Amino acid sequence: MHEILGSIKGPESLREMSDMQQKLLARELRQVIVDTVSKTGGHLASNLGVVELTIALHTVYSSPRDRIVWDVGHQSYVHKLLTGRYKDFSTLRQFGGISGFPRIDESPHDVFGTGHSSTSISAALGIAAARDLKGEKFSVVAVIGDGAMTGGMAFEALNHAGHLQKDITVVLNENEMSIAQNVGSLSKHLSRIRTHPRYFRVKEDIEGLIKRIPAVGNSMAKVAEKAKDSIKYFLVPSMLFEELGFTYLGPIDGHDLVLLKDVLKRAKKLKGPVLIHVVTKKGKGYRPALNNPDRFHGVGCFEVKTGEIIREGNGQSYSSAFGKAMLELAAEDPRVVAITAAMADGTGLSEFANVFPDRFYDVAIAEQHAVTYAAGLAREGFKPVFAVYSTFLQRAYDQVIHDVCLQNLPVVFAVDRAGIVGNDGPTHHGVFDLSFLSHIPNMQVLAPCCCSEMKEMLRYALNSEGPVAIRYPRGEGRTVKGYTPGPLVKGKSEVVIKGKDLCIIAVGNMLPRACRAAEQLQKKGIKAGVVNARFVKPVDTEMLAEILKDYDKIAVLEDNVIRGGYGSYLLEQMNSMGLDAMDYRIKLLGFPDEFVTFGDNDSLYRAYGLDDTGIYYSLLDLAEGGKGSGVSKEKVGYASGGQGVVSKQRKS
Ligand SMILES: Cc1ncc(C[n+]2csc(CCOP(=O)(O)OP(=O)(O)O)c2C)c(N)n1
Repeated sequence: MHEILGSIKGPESLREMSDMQQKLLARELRQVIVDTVSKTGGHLASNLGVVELTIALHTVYSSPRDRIVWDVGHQSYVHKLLTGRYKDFSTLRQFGGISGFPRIDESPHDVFGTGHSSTSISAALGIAAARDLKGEKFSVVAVIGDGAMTGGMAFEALNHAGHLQKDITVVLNENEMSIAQNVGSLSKHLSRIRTHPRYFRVKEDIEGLIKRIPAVGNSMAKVAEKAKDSIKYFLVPSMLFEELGFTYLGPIDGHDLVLLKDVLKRAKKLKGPVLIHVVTKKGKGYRPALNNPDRFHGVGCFEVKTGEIIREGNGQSYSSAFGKAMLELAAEDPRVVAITAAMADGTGLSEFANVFPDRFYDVAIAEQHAVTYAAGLAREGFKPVFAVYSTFLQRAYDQVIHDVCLQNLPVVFAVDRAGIVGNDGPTHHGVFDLSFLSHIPNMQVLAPCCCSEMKEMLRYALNSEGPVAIRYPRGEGRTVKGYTPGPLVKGKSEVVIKGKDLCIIAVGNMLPRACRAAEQLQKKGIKAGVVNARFVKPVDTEMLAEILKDYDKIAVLEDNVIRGGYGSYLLEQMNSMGLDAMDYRIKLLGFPDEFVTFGDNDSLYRAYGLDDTGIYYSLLDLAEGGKGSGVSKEKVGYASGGQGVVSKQRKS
């Protein structure tokens, strides 16, 4: 069906193609990407924008000998299609299929694993330094978007690269967008370059101009210097990158294949760090994405013909419930301010930005800065809420400790996408937050079981004296049948179902699963109690003491890694209460000490024995005192270590 793409053996095939063939290939690539992503979901607009750039890179550089590092990696679909993954491309982001991000275990062409932003220049520089230490010869290229360039790490790397003067090329792909419109003064700087009258004049004759860069002769340094200058004075009105020690080339039309290849070839010959500023259109070649690039940045399934997005589920998502709650609470209290790190829409803050533009801050992809910025606001009496995906908050671990918790400042962390997030996979799962937040002094950690409880938690957090993190998952916040959470009291859990044979303590999102399991067990005559943990920290020690008095079989259910999670805290607590875990049978159900792969959430929960069936059999096994439920771990598909079992039966 895709004649040219189907015939490509690897990137080397590109070098045998005419410019015209490559243009036809670009069209095929766009077709495959649109068709596939319409069925699998994924990052559409960004990939459509880098089709010509990726073809040019793989024509000029010999991957995997030359190293191409993709920043974030969400735009690596074209790269994947050109490097041997066309046949399997329909499995994109599916359980057991091709990852939506570069993975070093997937292909030798995926030089460096990514998913989080702003790492490419650091990685590329490290690779270049290693190359020189080993005395090897190959080129190293980092491809980074103008959104990712707003991250502090990118600047740290530019600073270091300018100092080291290693031979690397940074391709800065400017499309004026992060997920939404890019923000910040860097963005303005790039825009000034792009809209400078000189650019338009030069653009018309750019091919000729680039050709004036001398080919590399014997006195490399001199030539490079000359080239630098000729570009400097002809092309750009502003010299930010030059001052950082880079040779700046651009701006270049990122959809002009011939020009791109020409510039890349010439840049390859220059000594020292080179930055090529490429201008592209996000969503190029597919009108719905071109017209609405933020909607089609990361998208679910959609109708190719109309671009209509196929929605799954009608319930309210935690993110939108959070957004609504913020509107209400901010209307009540003018000290409430909201912060996002380039994720206004994803975290549910878009409406807040419209209603309270003066109390809304998009700091760009800068989670570390966001946290300390929030700390500054809190220090002056405001009530900052930083809405951030669990996985991206990992970036700001030190800022959470050093700037917020150590000073006990009342910053609220609305930790979205906690737990597993499905098809984006291990770079995006939020399975570590309970572990990395709960052990910080002064921090309170809460997990709602439904949207209405989340709103109460937010109200509680905004009235707290110190830092509070509320962590909730991606997607719908389903209510638990027959249970309406009662008023929230600091450090108090709540009994949802009274039982006698075993007790399940569920954290947040896992509560509905715990209740369904209890219902199933009831059919077997097993009366399971269920507790909504609510506070992961401070832990309800009184409730724990009650549970330990009333039950000798206890299960903890959490969508976090077991290590350092709520269950492990329970064991610690028992220890400090002088209780012997050997007197109880305790099952910790959560994720094991391994990275959870990508795929739909149902498959992932099943793989780790955390789907309804898996949980039911685990609990049955627990209830039956280890005599065995007749279902082996393997049968219900537990991953090794997916759950921890502590101790045998009670002695008495
Ligand atoms: C540390 C971190 N924060 C947030 C994100 C979420 N995110 C993924 S892509 C993206 C925008 C990237 O913009 P840009 O680099 O310009 O790439 P484009 O999609 O525009 O090509 C963001 C904010 C992330 N991947 N990593």
